[in-house]
Amino acid sequence: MTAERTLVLVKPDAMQRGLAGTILQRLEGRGLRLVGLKLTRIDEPLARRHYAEHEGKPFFADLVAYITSSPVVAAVFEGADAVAAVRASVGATNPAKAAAGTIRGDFGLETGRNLVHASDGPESGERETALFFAPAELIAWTRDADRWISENP
Ligand code: 3AN
Repeated sequence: MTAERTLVLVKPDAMQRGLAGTILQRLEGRGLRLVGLKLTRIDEPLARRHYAEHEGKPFFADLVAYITSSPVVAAVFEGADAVAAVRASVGATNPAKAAAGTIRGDFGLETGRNLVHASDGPESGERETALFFAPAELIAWTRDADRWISENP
């Protein structure tokens, strides 16, 4: 097991629906450690950088309009295999196909309103974290509960 960092965005649809706390609670409840947190509004240049891999795709303009339409909560979670753990809790990209019990499977119906972003690998976790947080905004800390969450905290 490797300690990883992953960037989570509570997207505008989830913000409009008042689901930020619910989404963060699910991830925090798994035992992942919050090391960065902010409410922020993504502007168009940041949206284009964040979604650079999708530039040129037919849904790109809608994706940029959607992610810039309301403030978002940006969170960085840390923990053993955090990237895969968060992706599993978030569920499949298309909420209609996401398993029940996942965030998207429990709260969403369409890909264009899929509530949450989560980094798809350790490298993108680091890259996306740096897009949203200055190093000084990330807090290294330990919790007394860590030994009850991991045998080797
Ligand atoms: P995920 O968010 O599950 O990592 P990606 O990285 O494939 O999914 O896509 C990033 C975002 O782009 C999705 N969250 C979704 O909002 C949007 N998106 C991806 N594929 C489509 C699609 N076929 N139609 C509309 N939007 C899409």
